[in-house]
Amino acid sequence: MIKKTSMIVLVAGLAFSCQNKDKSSSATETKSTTQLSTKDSLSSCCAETPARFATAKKEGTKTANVAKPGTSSDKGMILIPAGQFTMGGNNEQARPDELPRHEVKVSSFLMDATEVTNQQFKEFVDATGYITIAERKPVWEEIKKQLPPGTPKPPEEALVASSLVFRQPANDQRINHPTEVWEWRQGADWKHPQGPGSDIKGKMNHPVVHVAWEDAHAYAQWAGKRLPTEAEWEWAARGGLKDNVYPWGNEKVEEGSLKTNNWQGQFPYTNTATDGFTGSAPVKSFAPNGYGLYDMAGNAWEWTADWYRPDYYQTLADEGLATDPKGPVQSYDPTEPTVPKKVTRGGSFLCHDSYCSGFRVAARMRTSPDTGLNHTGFRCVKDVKR
Ligand SMILES: [Ca+2]
Ligand SMILES: [Ca+2]
Repeated sequence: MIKKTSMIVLVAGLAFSCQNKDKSSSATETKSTTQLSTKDSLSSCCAETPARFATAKKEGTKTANVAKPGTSSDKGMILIPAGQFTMGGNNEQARPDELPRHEVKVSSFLMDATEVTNQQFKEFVDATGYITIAERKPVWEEIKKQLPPGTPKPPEEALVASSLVFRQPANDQRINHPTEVWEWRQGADWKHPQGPGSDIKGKMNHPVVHVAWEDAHAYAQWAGKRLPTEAEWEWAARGGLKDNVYPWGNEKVEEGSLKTNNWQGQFPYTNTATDGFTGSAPVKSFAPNGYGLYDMAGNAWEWTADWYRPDYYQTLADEGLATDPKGPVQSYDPTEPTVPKKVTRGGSFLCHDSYCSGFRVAARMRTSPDTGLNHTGFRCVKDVKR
């Protein structure tokens, strides 16, 4: 296993602490952005995971073979109707970057009913020989472009293929920052979710994880599909309901019947798993939403196509009705200004209602596109022929 400390040294220049957040806001950013980052100081940390090396390319990069037009299958996809809705946070848990609520119009599209599974991702890898980012050795020349000038090169043993794995702390261990529960683990990848010694035997119908955004994008291209925009994702997650907090409606996650694979107990110390799963669950283990989509809440976070900015909703609101918005042109995360981030949605088996409540339909998280995590996967969408 890679020494955690050496990787932390490597990312230290990138991982700004919550305490430094306000200082990190660029003077060139708009006032609204600065206000957002200030108000968001604690809650956004709840959705933070450490970035890796931003958009660094890795050795051994192998481009996926893109499926020829006409070979794409609609099997397992649901037709999501066109419509208009109010996008953004619906309850008191809404974080500043989920506001202001604003009107969005979305065209009809097809969406995978489930997260992409290990079986589906294996078919892609078997067909193309694709190697995920977590399986490639990082290239220092690329990494240092994203770090403050003069950052020393880390030891060679730190530059190894790895991915982020959640590390449950001991009950008496004080956690000062959410990033402390994540560990870069050598040998962790989609076939080895917990690192060496782990595997996906018997889990072929679980969501594939440890896929970076670039891996998900490559899969989508091969499948003749694409990643959903944030607006498409949220519209679909609402399942035909209006102003709902969750895909199933407004009943609290812990009330009534089991609704999703999330975290029960005291995060991050005790996972009582009353939903039956400490980690990922087979897709379709819980009831679908009104459109027939499974696990839009929980199980694995899902990559979207959009770059992250905390003030993007304000930009859209200022412009009036937004039609098929595709995210900001450039990413900006006040907590890590040098690191581009893509938005992920839906929460995971690590989300607790009191912690990040990421399974709310409006909740947003951001991650650098070259970072894989053991709670993050994706699903695809496809345009409808008109
Ligand atoms: Ca669970
Ligand atoms: Ca999910």
